[in-house]
Amino acid sequence: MLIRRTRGWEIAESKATPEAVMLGRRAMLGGAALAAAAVAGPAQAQLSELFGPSRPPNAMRALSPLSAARNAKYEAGRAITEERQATTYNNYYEFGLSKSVYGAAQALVVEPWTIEIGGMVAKPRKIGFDDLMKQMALEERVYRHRCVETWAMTVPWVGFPLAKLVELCAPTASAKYVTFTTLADKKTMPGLGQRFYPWPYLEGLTLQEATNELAFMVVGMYGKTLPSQNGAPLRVALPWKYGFKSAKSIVKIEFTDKRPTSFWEALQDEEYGFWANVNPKVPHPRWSQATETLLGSDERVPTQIWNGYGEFVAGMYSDKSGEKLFM
Ligand SMILES: Nc1nc2c(c(=O)[nH]1)N[C@H]1C(S)=C(S)[C@@H](COP(=O)(O)O)O[C@H]1N2
Ligand SMILES: [Mo]
Repeated sequence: MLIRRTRGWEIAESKATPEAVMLGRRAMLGGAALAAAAVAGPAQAQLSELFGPSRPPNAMRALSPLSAARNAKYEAGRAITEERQATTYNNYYEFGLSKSVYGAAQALVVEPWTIEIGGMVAKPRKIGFDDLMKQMALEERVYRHRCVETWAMTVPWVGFPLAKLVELCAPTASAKYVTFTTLADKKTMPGLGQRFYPWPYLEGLTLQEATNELAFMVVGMYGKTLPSQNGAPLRVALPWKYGFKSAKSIVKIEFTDKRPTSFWEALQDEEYGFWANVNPKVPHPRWSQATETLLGSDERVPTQIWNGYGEFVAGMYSDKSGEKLFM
């Protein structure tokens, strides 16, 4: 995973009106894109490949209000990140390697959206996103998010417990893991031209983790539907794990009895493992995980084990001491 120091929130164009803002040419083809192209190795895409044959649409996709009562049980213990920062500094490699992919991500087609449910389930099937929404009661949860690259944020997500979705999928008794496959659309996602990445993006959890009360299926943030760059129309939020476990723009949910190999694990298993639980005491092979920078601040604050969610999740790992739980 590259650490790029491009700061999306410093782009003035995005400051005034987050939803309706028209991105200037500087934001689209400015430093971030050129820097991403400049780090290109042999397998990497040309600038044209990164950004597709034509320029991505400039207008930010309109979002709809999506309010839900806040679940007060989950206290983030720190201030909510400014919306502008959480929605302009992203990791969404399908749209490019920089943090400023929010412009390119507007090309994501979110309607209609279908989710395939398969593998070890009573009945494999497809479900439309709208149909799924009708079956789920929404709530708001303010969660901490910690990227393995040491930046962090605090976000009011809107969604429903992942356990509810698992229940709806009805896995068979032999299923032990759930995998999330995310959209890989060459027409709209220039990052797929980076052929050394093992697309599509895939992530997995044990069923115990997926049904833990903290595991959250996200369909909105800041009281609105999810912006494309944050993983519209649905993504997961797993606040005790490094951010890469929280797959975006999910198109397939499968149940299996074999531990899946996730995207980052397939790429570099010595650096990004299956469990990826947050622990300040276990450094990444190339950097310390002891502290983090909150988006919008230059100050570094201490990182907490399990990202501060030990009371909910530590018990799940008491019998797994032989595993690399923190990478
Ligand atoms: N499909 C997909 N999902 C993804 C990623 C990605 O590149 N592609 N990046 C991951 C990483 S590394 C992080 S930190 C979070 C970032 O979520 P955010 O952009 O909403 O902050 O998404 C995760 N989910
Ligand atoms: Mo991340």
